[in-house]
Amino acid sequence: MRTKVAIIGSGPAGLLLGQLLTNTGVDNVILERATQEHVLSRIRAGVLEEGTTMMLQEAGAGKRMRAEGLPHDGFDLAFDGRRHRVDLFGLTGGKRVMVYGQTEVTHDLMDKRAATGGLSVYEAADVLPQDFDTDRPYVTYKKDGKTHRIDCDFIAGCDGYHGIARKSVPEAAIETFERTFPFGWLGIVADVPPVSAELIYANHPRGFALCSMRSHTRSRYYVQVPVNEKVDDWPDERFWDEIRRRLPEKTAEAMTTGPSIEKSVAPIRSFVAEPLRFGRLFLAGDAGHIVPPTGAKGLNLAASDVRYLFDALNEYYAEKSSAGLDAYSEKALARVWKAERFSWWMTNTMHRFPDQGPFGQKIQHAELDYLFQSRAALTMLAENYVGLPY
Ligand code: FAS
Ligand code: PHB
Repeated sequence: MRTKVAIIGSGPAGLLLGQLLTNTGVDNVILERATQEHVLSRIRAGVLEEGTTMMLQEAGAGKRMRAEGLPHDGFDLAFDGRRHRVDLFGLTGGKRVMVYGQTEVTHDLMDKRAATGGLSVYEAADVLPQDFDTDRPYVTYKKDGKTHRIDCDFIAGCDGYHGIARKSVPEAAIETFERTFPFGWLGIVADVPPVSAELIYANHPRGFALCSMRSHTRSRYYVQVPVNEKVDDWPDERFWDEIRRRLPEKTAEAMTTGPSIEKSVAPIRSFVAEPLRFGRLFLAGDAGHIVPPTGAKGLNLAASDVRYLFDALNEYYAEKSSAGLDAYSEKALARVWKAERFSWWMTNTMHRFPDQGPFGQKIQHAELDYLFQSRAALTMLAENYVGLPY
């Protein structure tokens, strides 16, 4: 079989790239090792930057997001028993974010791909990108007991942090930068109304907490937990008690609790691989970088990588120019590192660290205090949260 672009991974990065290519007539195939149901069962991100929402619309998969998504003009930071609002709209000259779950984004992109005849192979085992250092790359995979080969012009590694694409690159050709945080996030989803109309990020002596949502009737909550925490040690009652202890009193009293419909622990890490291009193989999304979810950047960085990669591939096929492809890695990494910085800053400012000590807590408190005394400081936070320009 032959295609122009072989895409590994049917997450947001792979699906968005695939749809944009299909819409411009560039043939592509997505190879996904999991089932479609498994991909859709993962509960992950919830906040979309305007750049991401615009790309979903450009891909023709933005209708339900426009109808059901929740535009947000601000969020609260809670500390010292009080909530302080960050006026995103006012501080950024009218920008906002869209609260719309990654599961829904994935669903909408899968539906669009099916409607426009894009080929996705699910349960593709042992996917392996090959000869990407030549101008005749190909990918092999196993399915239904047979080995298949797809010859292509380019391979897009959109297969996430644990994928095969980055691991297929010779060690000498890639450099990685990593910081693992000494805690995790225990997250739940519950069909209860959110405690607040906007998100609340809480810095508390017991640890970080986040109140988010998926709709007016479905809430998404997180508490910071020790690294390697077991979900089984957290019955719902314990979760509800803990998150309410980390919120200002009035907010805790107003919280509606109920049975969790999903509960999981996510590790918190920063990770970047450089470069993001190896001959005819390109890494996009979590395959190339990971951010702590504190800044709501993970999914949005996948979208900006896809913006740059799609524009470069489109230029290659439409204008026979490789300029965009040659510039992809440097351009994508410039935005990735700024998001890494912001996510690292938000994580350091909002979480309790085992080795923080009294001095560290004083510095953290001064950081938060300064934010709400300086328009310049709060504008830094706001312009990064809504997303830096592409
Ligand atoms: P993904 O990991 O979403 O998709 C990669 C796909 O490739 C998967 O479907 C996988 O099955 C497939 N794959 C892997 N190896 C393969 C192989 N060898 N062959 C074929 N297919 C293969 N971001 C936020 O902004 N906010 C959050 O709250 C948030 N929470 C998160 C919680 C968790 C547990 C995780 C892991 C991530 C979270 N993220 C969050 C980040 C997340 O949203 C990612 O940024 C987003 O999924 C990136 O999308 P992709 O790059 O498409 O990678
Ligand atoms: C979420 O709703 O899952 C969410 C929102 C904001 C974050 C992280 C996660 O920073």
